Amino acid sequence: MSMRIIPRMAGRQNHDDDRDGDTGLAVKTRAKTKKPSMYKVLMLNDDYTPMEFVIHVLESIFDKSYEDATTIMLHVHQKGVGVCGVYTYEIAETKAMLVMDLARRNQHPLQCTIEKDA
Ligand code: TYC
Repeated sequence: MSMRIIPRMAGRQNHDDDRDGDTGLAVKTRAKTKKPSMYKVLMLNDDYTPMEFVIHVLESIFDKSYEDATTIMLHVHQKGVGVCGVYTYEIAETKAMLVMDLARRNQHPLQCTIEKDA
């Protein structure tokens, strides 16, 4: 059926935006939304950064409990790399930057990077 100008559609460029083929039935669809890509913040092991400093970083920047922070720190210490958390791009980037900045200001070589989550 062709589009007719009817009051319901007036002032909205006559788009049949309820996608019902202008039958007048209400079958409105939702605008498409996409989930944002997620990014892991990875911490790398080194031989010099004190364990307590890494725990402090995990507590203060990644909101971990002392217990969880200790588990993550020991994982990185033993395996070489570990996940501090998974966030949207800007948050992951900011947290990685905060870690590097805090480490640098305390003269520790601690390294942190982000990686796109699978
Ligand atoms: N390997 C360090 C030490 O023995 C501790 C450490 C853990 C450093 C995790 C960095 O990301 C790190 N003092």
